[in-house]
Amino acid sequence: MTVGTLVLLRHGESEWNAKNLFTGWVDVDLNAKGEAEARRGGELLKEHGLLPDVVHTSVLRRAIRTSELALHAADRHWIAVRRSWRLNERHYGALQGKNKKETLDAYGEEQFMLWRRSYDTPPPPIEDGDEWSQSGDPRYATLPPELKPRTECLKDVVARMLPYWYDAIVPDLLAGRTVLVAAHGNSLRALVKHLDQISDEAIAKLNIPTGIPLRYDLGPDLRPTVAGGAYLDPEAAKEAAAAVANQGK
Ligand code: DG2
Repeated sequence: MTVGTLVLLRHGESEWNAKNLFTGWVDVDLNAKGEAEARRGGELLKEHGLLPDVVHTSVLRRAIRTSELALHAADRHWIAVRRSWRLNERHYGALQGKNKKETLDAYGEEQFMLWRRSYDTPPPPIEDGDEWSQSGDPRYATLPPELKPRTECLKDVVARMLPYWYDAIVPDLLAGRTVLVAAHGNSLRALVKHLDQISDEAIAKLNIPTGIPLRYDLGPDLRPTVAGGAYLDPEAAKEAAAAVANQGK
């Protein structure tokens, strides 16, 4: 039995994805390719008759704009919207604004992959005065200091994302709504890790492609009826996930 349908959508390619820069909480926009990916994501929703009743996004422009472009393409631009910092990308600490290839060359593959994909090793924290710090950003002004990250590992993202999952997204699912979550590579990896109960080691190998909707039907225990869900364009998803895995190389 299915109690709810969840659709995960990583934003389309951003200006910094294209430049191969660590982005994290830096609020960069989509580029033209990313806008087209977002529209295509919406067309896929429409073609599959997978029409969201509500959308949850991060508070970052690339996820917000992706949701708007996709929902417009699916003729669902009018549905209810909720946003939370808890769906933000992983805070990439002092790596924010740094080039991935240069970082790999400077620190070596082991350290690079530890920062990028290990479950519990965060990059060094960002300084408040850093050009790419969010310390003065008004959208986080009311966050208690202990919740405001200066860096995060995936484990930290799971911990700050789960309260939003249970408090905001699960009630929508249990009310029978089809729920779209438009977010980021690592905040979606955190959610998929939880849903599919992926081990701390195995999650390192999971990469989420930009702009391709991933459908999960959830049973009464809020676990997927099919492990891993189903991408609406599985071939494109496979290719694009491999490209994410190879970033920096
Ligand atoms: C990317 C993910 O986040 O990078 O912060 O650089 O999904 O918001 O573009 P997104 C970033 P990787 O962890 O895949 O290097």
